[in-house]
Amino acid sequence: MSRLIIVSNRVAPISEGGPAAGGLAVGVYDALKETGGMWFGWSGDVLASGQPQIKVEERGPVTFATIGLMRRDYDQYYRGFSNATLWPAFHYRADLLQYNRHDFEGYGRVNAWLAQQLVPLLRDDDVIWVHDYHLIPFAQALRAAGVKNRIGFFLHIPFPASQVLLAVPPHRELVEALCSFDLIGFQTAPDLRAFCDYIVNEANGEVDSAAQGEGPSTIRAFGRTLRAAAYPIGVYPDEIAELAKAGDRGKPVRTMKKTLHERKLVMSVDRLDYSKGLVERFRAFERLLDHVPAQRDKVSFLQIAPPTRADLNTYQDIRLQLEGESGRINGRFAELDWTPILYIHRQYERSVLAALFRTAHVGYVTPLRDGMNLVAKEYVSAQDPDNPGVLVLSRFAGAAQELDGALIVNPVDIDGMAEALATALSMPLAERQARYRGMMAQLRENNVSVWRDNFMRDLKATPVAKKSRATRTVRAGRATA
Ligand code: ADQ
Repeated sequence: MSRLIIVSNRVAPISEGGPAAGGLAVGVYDALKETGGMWFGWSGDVLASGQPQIKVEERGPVTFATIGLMRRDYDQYYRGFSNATLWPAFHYRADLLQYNRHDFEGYGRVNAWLAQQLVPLLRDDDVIWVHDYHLIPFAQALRAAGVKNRIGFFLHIPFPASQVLLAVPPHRELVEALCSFDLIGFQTAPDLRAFCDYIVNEANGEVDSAAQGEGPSTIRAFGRTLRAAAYPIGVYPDEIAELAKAGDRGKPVRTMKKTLHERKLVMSVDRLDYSKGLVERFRAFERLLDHVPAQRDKVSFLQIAPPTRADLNTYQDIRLQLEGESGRINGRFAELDWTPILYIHRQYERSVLAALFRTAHVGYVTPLRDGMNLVAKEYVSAQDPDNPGVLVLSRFAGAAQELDGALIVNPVDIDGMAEALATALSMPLAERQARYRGMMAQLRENNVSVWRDNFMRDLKATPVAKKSRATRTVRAGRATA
């Protein structure tokens, strides 16, 4: 069996029982254990001086190969082009996009350097699976180094509509680089459509669309033939349900229940990020208390949001804005024994989160844009089948393509979200159960093993890369930026 090589910006820290984080890390680590293989990426260290050295650790059938980044590389590749240009643009926030040519050069340079570090560790029959927007040029860099292996790519975040992507100055170089992969996976059909639209209308390429469920579409662009499809990432719903049930009697849940008295709980968990729609969400909770006075003192909203990328201005801004909003709303409505919004910055163990999800009457997941959103899937998985809560879900989360038992909202419609919260809080048991059962069946059918196996099946079935005649056409008719 050929080895699997996973490449991602960060290699998930692994403890005895497997990775601590959800979704991707768990699913990918499982696959690595089955086939044997390697996980390669940045260690998370930023070096002020010296020369980064690759560290290779064997743990059973899995090899972890990690390397630090020099400060300048971190600034340009990670903080700069990945998180100040690509992240906002791909989440439809062209207003927050910052672009700097030197950062883009750094992004390309670090991708090439990382690829060179990986090359000596590769064998001829390895299958390489690269993850996410930090590493769009990675296959191009491996190809330049002579690597002939099959290389797949999965984009965890949305692929934006062409008119938004055009706001990124080197959009064409990016999509050309993307076309060096053999198979590209997106979270949802709309992301795939956006990519195909760019290929046809901006890159002068061709798309042979496969019918739904018929495998990947064939793309011819920039002189290459490759394939692309949607592979919605999942979770392991039954494991989460077990964790949630076990944690139900644990201390954090008992404390939470004591704090709530008999009140209902609305709950959200996100990295603190402007794409997650937290400000709008806080305001919709305020609107509920405004418009439905009977809910005052009857419901609390728990928002868990650990800060990330705290060295970027846009992240400092959103943090300040949220602290202001939660203080203002609590100041307006709080009573001596009732705090409407509990806003917490901590990380929690998965088992604690799962148990808290089970306690919450409403899972309130309203990103402005999200590739998938695993929290929505984790919330549903954690519910008590006899007395499940209700998911309120943004139509702009990839998860909304699958979870049609949720109350689907538009996260900029504050009144609409407040109404959905009121509906969720008073939904009869029979309706909650019917919605829960439908969503749980979907989550079981498309769990994270299915996601990974479908991607790997299609990658292995992809004909090995060859040049196509389209090259000359595209290059000759090169579009202007
Ligand atoms: P994220 O933007 O990080 O992921 P999400 O899919 O919600 O968003 O995954 C976050 C994970 O971190 C979840 O498993 C959640 O339980 C966990 N988590 C969040 N806050 C936590 C806390 N305080 N303590 C402990 N755990 C916490 C990106 C894309 C998503 C896509 C995923 C996977 O932006 O759209 O769903 O990758 O492809």
